Amino acid sequence: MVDYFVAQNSKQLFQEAKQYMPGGVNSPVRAFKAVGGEPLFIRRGKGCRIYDEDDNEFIDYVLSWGPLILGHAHPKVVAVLKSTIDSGISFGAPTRLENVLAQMICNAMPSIEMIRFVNSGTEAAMSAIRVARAFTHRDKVIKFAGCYHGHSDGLLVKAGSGAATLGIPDSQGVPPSYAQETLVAPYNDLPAIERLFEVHPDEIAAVIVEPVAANMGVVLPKPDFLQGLRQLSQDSGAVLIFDEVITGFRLNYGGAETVYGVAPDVVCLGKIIGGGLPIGAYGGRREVMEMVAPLGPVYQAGTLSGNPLAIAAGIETLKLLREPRVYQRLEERATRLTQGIREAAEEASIPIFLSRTSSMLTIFFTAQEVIDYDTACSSDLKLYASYFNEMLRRGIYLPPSQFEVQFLSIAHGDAEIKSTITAARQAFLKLRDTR
Ligand code: KE4
Repeated sequence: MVDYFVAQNSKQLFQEAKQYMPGGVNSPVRAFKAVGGEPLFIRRGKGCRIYDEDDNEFIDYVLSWGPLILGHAHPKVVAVLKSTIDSGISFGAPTRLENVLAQMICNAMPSIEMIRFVNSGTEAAMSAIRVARAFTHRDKVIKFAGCYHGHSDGLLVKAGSGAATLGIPDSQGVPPSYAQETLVAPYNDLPAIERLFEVHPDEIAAVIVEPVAANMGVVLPKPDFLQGLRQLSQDSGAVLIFDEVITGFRLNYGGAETVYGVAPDVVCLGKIIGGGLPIGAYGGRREVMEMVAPLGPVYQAGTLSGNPLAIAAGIETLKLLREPRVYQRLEERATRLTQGIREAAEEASIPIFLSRTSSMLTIFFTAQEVIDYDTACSSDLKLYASYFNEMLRRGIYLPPSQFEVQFLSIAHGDAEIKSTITAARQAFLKLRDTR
């Protein structure tokens, strides 16, 4: 429970919220269920900092769960939103802006020849699966335990993120008939996938994977994993879907494809491409995407799909990410941060497995290597909760779940990295002394 600072107003607002919204939140992982205590109500954010309703200040490593790679309220993104809104908020008709963002993404991600904008990552993944089923005339889908692709029925099977956090990876309300079309394998386990293709020849429409898993904490693909999925999908005629809602424009200016050299058939996007406004997208090979209405027989629609505000924020965000050395600077700072955290844990003899790629990382409280959902679950969740609260008390806002990602933004400067390492050093020593 937070006790180094007053959270009176948040407490009051949370009581009120719980009367009107289930659990007082609009997305489960925000409820602090896994770390104890009550969520802080955030009033404003600027750069890498957020301020709650009691005006406590925190260095933010949640960054709205990934979209804010430029930090909060980046002046250029705010300016473009203000100028866009003066021309109208939504038209339900095509706009020039959608052409611009579509071209920027297609130019940045070679495997995307055609794209459709939607309003969330859930919609993107749900639609990508529907298109893959139509394209292959097959029904089954392979996903990986601990990966999360949004909350559409068929994908809430052994799901990560908030579902794993709350211990409900298989949600109630999903008819068994839906779930049985979803086959689950352990992440990084190619032989398990080979077996699924052997047992279900010609039945598998798609394999959907987070090329870097981020919803069981950050779990990196083994060297041959993605290439193996590519080959197996190719050989069987299944569609390979990279869910890059988190990794898209996070790993680099583009996607995992250019990092790992594996080209998917379809990519799901979200978060960063909307600059913090509601957005999702799915895109890929032209012959697959031409299945989508009104061109093809796969229906998918959305009142606010491609809305001018989210698209304008996305365009400005990608423009700023295209500037020289942006990703190098993120890499340098993330490297310094992880170095400092590793040393701090070592000094306090607290065993951790720190998993990082580019500006996304997770500290697992386990001595073993985390390679999949089972090993992620072997992490000491109570110790993570204590670490979370010790850091919160020291003004560092981490994801309130072991199964989420700690993100950096371009606004996290040397001073913030230093104070985070200092806080981690004190927090680890506290964990050691109170074990
Ligand atoms: P949304 O529907 O929440 O926009 O996106 C779903 C989604 C799809 N694919 C991946 C790889 C994702 O990580 C997500 C959503 N991410 C979580 C955080 N890990 C959203 C946070 C939340 O649920 O509140």
